[in-house]
Amino acid sequence: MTEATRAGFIALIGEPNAGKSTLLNRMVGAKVSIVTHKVQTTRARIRGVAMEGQAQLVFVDTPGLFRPRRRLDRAMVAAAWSGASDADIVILLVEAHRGITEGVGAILDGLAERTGGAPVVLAINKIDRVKSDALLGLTKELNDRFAFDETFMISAEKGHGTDALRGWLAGQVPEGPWLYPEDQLADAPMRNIAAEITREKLTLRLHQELPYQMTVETEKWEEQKDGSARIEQLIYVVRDGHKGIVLGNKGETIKAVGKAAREELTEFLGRKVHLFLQVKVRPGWLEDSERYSEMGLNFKDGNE
Ligand SMILES: Nc1nc2c(ncn2[C@@H]2O[C@H](COP(=O)(O)OP(=O)(O)OP(=O)(O)O)[C@@H](O)[C@H]2O)c(=O)[nH]1
Ligand SMILES: [Mg+2]
Repeated sequence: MTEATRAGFIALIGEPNAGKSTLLNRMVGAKVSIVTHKVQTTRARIRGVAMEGQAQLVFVDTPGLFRPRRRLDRAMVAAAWSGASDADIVILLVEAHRGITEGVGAILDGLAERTGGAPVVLAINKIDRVKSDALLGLTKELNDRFAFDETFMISAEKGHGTDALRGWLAGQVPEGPWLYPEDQLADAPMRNIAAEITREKLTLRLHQELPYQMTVETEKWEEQKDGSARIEQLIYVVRDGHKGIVLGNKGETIKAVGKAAREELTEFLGRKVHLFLQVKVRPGWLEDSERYSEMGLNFKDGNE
């Protein structure tokens, strides 16, 4: 007899920078969600699909959970919690070397109410950064605060413990038909993934508040006769001064960003890419509902 198919949604939640997107990519085996060393990298929910035997695991990457102050923050945090409430299983990522921060405490307080009864798994991440004897105490402390269904100790970056986690999840998701074709890796329009790749390269190069005040959209995507793709993207910033920073001296910043983004896109698509970047100053984009729907966020979720 063949084994029944299984499928389910698994939401990854945690503080900004906990390693949620890194774990999603590790589980999927491909980079579908962007990763940087800065907080608030992921802005909307992104789904990545992984197969484990007869089980299809649909991982939902979410923005980090933190105390929101601005409209974009509020919309991001709402998207993260709604990812958790829609899931079959929720994984809370906590950074091993930071432990129970104030932010983790706030998440623990809201967890029972907002996960709608789904099993909640604790994943202590970045274990490569601590001595293993520190982990037992942290595991106990966290489990005293919340009745987790299971605890895993992982390094999403190095791949420690992640196979065990994936195997366990495969046995937990409900029986049922697969939700996506077996070979699909991500559930996001290609144009959005392409915009995210450019945003990642910009975020890695720019400092301070600028990445937060910038968004990238794919304006045009043309298939060329020779099989290549011609992609035009707009980078929105809020000030003239920011435009100058994004362009860099003699355009060197945007040139380097364009090169890095083009290389990653070429690899992702497996064909040649022509990428054109343009910077546009739009002082009000953080209050512009269209920008939120382009990002996959709900503008009204940002209302105070
Ligand atoms: N040492 C170590 N670093 C890690 C590990 N997992 C992730 N990181 C790093 O942590 C940083 C944040 O990773 P992300 O995956 O972008 O974190 P995130 O939780 O998605 O962050 P937001 O999208 O901002 O909420 C990056 O610099 C990663 O390389 C790990 O297991 N060990
Ligand atoms: Mg992320």
